[in-house]
Amino acid sequence: MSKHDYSDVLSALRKLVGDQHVVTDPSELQVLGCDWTKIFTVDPLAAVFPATTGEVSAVLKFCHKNHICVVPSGGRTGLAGGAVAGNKEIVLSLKRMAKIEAVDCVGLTIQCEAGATTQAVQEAALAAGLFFALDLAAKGSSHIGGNIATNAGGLKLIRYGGMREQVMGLEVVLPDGTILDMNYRLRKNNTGYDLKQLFIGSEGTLGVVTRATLRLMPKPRNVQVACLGVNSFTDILGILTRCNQEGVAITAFEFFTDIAHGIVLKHAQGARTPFQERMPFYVILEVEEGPGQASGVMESLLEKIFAEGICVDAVIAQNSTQFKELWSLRENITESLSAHGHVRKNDISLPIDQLDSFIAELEAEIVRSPKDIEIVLFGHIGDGNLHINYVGPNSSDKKDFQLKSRQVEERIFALLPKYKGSVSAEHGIGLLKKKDLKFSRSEVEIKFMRALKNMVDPDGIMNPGKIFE
Ligand code: 2HG
Ligand code: ZN
Repeated sequence: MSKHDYSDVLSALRKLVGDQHVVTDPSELQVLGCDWTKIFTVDPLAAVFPATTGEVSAVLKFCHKNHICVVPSGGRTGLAGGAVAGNKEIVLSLKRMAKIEAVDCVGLTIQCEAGATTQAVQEAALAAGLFFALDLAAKGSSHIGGNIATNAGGLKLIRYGGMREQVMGLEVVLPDGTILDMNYRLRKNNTGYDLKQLFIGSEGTLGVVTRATLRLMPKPRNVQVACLGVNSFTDILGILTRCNQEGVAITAFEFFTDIAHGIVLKHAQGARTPFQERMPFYVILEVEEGPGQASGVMESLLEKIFAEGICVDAVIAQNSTQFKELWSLRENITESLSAHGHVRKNDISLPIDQLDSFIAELEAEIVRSPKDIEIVLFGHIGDGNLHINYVGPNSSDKKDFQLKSRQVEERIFALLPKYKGSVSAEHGIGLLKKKDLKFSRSEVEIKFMRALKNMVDPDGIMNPGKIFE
């Protein structure tokens, strides 16, 4: 497209959504065309902010007709480059579509536009005396539409499932502008293919989610949290096994290493360790005292865990301030890592019973890795989801760090197929892991995915270059 064509495109878009809702300022575009990865070229043509599904449809119809590529954008908290626009695409932001439209306290649903933040949905549910279960460290910024596009996992998946499990109905605009209304509020609906599932986790490559109906539930009763200090990874799995066998409702089972803990203590404001002595691993264990259960579920569970000798020390939050403090030790890891140095992220998953053998192999790789790269482990261990973060000093060359950490990462990914593990448990493939898809998906599966993409978006205008070329 020539400069002249660009200006025609921009004036057409301005007519569709209003002058003030098309942004072309280069410095604003650097932010609007980027997610949290910050390692890819960012170069969108413009960002548009439609206010209704009709406007989204009109923008897509225009882009489809004129072969202009579109990158859907939510809260831009993604970690795989799924919302990066690097090639004169139109960024289509749902920020102005953030209404919470209805809360249904008898059918336990909430309907919202896709630009609503995770936190806004959580708060609307709480205001109605109910509970929205998806919880992420990025809840203040992440949009429901982005959570759906990436099938976000988060901190409570072990108990309530991920985003997929929360979605009851969806409204989506297809690449040619067709509005596909699948926004049913039915618990049961066996009438052929469940089409909405195709869009959940499709990373914006098949269409733009504009509205959703999500599942709510009664508020959990008396949730308790503890931080446990543990000597070995094997003991962490021992603790998880004990929790499973005690019939306790675990609402979160997270872990981090002492290296991760040290980085949080250094960079997160007000962070302090709850223990007298540091230990190699820590678990954040959250449980719900269910109806009919005597109080003190956490205490009696910990007694059993101590009796087995699989936990060295534990602190139970005694009030809401301590509750937040213990959780912040886990929730502040991502931001603290960014403050610490250059970071390469990943979010693999394995069958939980294979984690022990995998960690043994991983430790051997860590020993072999370059000494100026710190390997920081944490994650949703109760879901088999491990975050391996490679961290290099800010003083080192960023490109050199990316190259060296990638070499370690490739060796670690190559271990996954024999465990039938995944290169992405929750962040998605985006631009970051396209080359790695082959470690987790067979050729037949990839061929099937491509056929689907070609059917829905034959001109390839929707989020081009994400998941695969
Ligand atoms: C989390 O679990 C997020 O906090 C981010 O998925 C993980 O920073 C990361 O690698
Ligand atoms: Zn995570």
